[in-house]
Amino acid sequence: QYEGIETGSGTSTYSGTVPLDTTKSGSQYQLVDGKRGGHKTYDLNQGSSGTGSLFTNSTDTWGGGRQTAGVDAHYGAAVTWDFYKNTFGRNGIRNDGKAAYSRVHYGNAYVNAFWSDSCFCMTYGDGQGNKKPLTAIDVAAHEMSHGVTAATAKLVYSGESGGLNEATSDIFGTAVEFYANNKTDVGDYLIGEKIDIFGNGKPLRYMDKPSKDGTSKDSWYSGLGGIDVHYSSGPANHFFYLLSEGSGKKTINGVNYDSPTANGVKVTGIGRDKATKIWYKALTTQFTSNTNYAKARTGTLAAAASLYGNNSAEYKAVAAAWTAINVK
Ligand code: ASN
Ligand code: ZN
Ligand code: CA
Repeated sequence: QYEGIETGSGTSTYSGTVPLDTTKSGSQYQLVDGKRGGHKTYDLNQGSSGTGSLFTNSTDTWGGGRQTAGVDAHYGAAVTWDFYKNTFGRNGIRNDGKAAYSRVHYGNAYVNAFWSDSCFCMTYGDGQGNKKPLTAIDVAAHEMSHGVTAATAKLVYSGESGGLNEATSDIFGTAVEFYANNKTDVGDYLIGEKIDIFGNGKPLRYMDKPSKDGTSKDSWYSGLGGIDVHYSSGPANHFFYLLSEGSGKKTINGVNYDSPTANGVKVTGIGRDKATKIWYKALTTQFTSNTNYAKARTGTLAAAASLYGNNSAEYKAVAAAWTAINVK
């Protein structure tokens, strides 16, 4: 079907020079990934509907001008696909081997990116002054992971389930960023640290201490379901950081973290790989559309019990990490 599968490379905005799986059609190369369900990357050319035009090139070396953001998006979709495949055996967003597609250069100076289940596609704006496309690895993986949530737990995008939906995308966005092992866009527990969304070099979100953004919450409280889902995600992001790395101070890949806890609890981390597996198992076997924080606690405990046993250190760490964000 995808005859003419090729391996090219591209110069990206945020990830240096990256490998790209492409397709050759006649004398032209296309951003069509024949190894991952035929994922295509399109240039919307500042439009806001349809698919615009498929990226094509006369050689298999990509980047420069309008192509550069397309390189990030195509690469981000590939590493996210590989992460789900190689970590969980998941074959695409819906586990059916079929690819979504990506659209870059949406609108004019549009400072957002989004997943849409109706087009089954990821869309990226070009950022302030059309200078900072929202195509970094963690953002691409965040958006693609909204597709996975929509295909599995279907967490409703409001109230506490909405916060858990957002946190799921931040958790896997971060896991993919580490998985990519990219020398230029290195793994961290920050969200959107590359896209300079505020124009001051600060990240969009912080998983070790979500309140560092000025609005997100570090711990659960009874009004959490009333705030925007990008802030009610904070406690679950914090849970994931604590479960992975533990409480207190730590430096990873040159970034300093200092993760506080509620209820006087100290948490010993079990490592990101195990924390990621527990979250994925909970998402795909325990969580439902109306899962709230209390049910996320019991769901992840059930996942940890089935993966590691209900007397395991992993199970106890999950319990401690929830208590540490005030979900008891
Ligand atoms: N980039 C945002 C997100 O994925 C778009 C939105 O608010 N839904 O959460
Ligand atoms: Zn999101
Ligand atoms: Ca990041």
